[in-house]
Parts: sequence; C-alpha cells; structure tokens
Amino acid sequence: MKLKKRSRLKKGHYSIPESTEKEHGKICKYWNQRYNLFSKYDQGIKMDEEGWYSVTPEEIAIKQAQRCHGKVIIDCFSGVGGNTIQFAKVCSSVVAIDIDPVKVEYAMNNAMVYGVANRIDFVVGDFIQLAPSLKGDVLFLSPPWGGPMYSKVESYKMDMLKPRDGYSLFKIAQSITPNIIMFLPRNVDLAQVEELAWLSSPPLTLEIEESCVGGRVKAITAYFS
Ligand code: MGP
Ligand code: SAH
Repeated sequence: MKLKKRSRLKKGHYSIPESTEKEHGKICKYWNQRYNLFSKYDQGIKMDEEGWYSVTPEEIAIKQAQRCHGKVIIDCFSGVGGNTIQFAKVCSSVVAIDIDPVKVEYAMNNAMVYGVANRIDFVVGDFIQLAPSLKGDVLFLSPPWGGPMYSKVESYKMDMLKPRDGYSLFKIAQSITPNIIMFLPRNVDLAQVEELAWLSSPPLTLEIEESCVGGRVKAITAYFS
C-alpha cells in the first residue's frame, strides 16, 4: 500500500515521510511546496493538517517581519510558527498565541529548528479571552479562513473569518494597539478591508500588499497604523 502511494508521486518529487503519509491526499499540494513554507523543512520541521494549508510561506513571512523591526509583536494566531519564527529574528520580543496545544508544541519545535525558540513567549490560549491582558506595539492577525475552500467564493467576506468575523477581530485588536497587520485571502473584498480603517476614529492609515511567492500572489497583507 505504502509502495503504491509512493509510486504515484510525480517524477522528481521525494516520497512523503511515514508520519505525513496518512495525510498525503489532503496535503500533497502543500508538501510539494514544503521548502517555500520552511526552507529548513528537512531539519525536523513538524506540521499537522491545518498547519500545512495555513502556514505563511517563508518568503512572505520574512517580508511581513521586516515591517516590525525592533517592535514588541503579538502573533495572535501563531499556528506552527511560520510568522512567529521570522518575527523572532527581527523583533525585540514576540508573544505567540494559539488555541491548539499541538500547534504550540510544533511551533516551539520549529522555532528550535531555526534557533530562535528562546526569543519567543509561547502561549496556549484563546486570543479573544487573552486580549484584555495583552500589551504590544504590533498585533499580527492570521486567523483561520475556514479551510482551503476559501478560494471557491468569488469575493471573500469579512464575516467568513474565524473564530469571529473580521470586524469583531479587528475591534478586539484595536483595543490593544492601532498597529495591526492582517493576513487575508487573495479574494478578500478589498472594500471591506478599507472599511476597517475608516470605521476607526480618527481613521487609520492602510497599506494593502499582495503577498507573493516566486511572483505568484498567495494572499493579501493589510498594514493598519
Ligand atoms: P492556498 O490557496 O490553499 O494554496 O493557500 P495555493 O498554493 O495558493 O493554492 P493554488 O491551488 O491556488 O495554487 C495559499 C496560502 O494562503 C497558504 O500558503 C497560506 O499561507 C494561506 N492560507 C490558506 N488558508 C486556508 C489559510 C487559513 O485558513 N488561515 C491563514 N492564516 N492562512 C491561510
Ligand atoms: N500564521 C500561522 C498560521 C495561522 S493558522 C503560521 O504561519 O503558521 C490559524 C491558527 O489560528 C490555527 O493554528 C488555529 O489553531 C488558531 N486559532 C483558532 N482559533 C483561535 C483562537 N481563538 N485563539 C488563538 N488561536 C486560534
């Protein structure tokens, strides 16, 4: 059975390791891009299914982190650590929060692979509940988009974000700092993103960036300040 699965892999692709093989069907597309996700993938990176389809590719995470140089950053939905690791390289301090203990365990492991684990405070918890106790210069929001099917709608609406709609998440974030970065689907309704800036008083400045890997747009990053 294992041999059969392996033989179906396209020429030039390595076989998927034992631990990930059972998830092969769902994550194959992402596994093929593994070095774009983590350049040090082969040095012991750990992923789960949601991690595979949600992690921010390294090229994008590096660019996002460069905007936060020297700041205290809170990565509110840190997943397996794609962003957290790059923040840890350039920020003065990093708090990484995820509600799923397995994600936090994997993020810690992955941060160790990159040699930055000692620069990060890892928290297992619900961002919504923790928000009143959080303090930082910049908040990074990379919430669940509702799975890989996000791209099937023509225009992705703010109320499709999890665990709350985009307006609620943004309002909670604003109670901590006006410096907010949101990582959003490439098919997001940009008028709704602009609305977030205008709903604030005074309105926030907003810069929208297409986040690319190898020149291909993967998502949108919105920088509010
Ligand atoms: P994708 O559209 O599933 O992959 O996700 P790809 O390779 O662009 O698919 P293709 O078939 O169009 O070629 C693109 C990127 O979006 C992923 O690499 C993640 O960084 C990000 N992403 C995807 N999802 C489903 C989520 C999510 O739920 N939350 C977050 N924060 N990021 C996501
Ligand atoms: N940027 C991350 C991917 C984030 S995916 C990376 O590069 O690896 C979104 C994450 O939000 C998931 O890991 C999920 O477990 C987490 N999550 C969902 N609800 C949450 C909540 N209420 N509080 C904190 N984390 C949450």
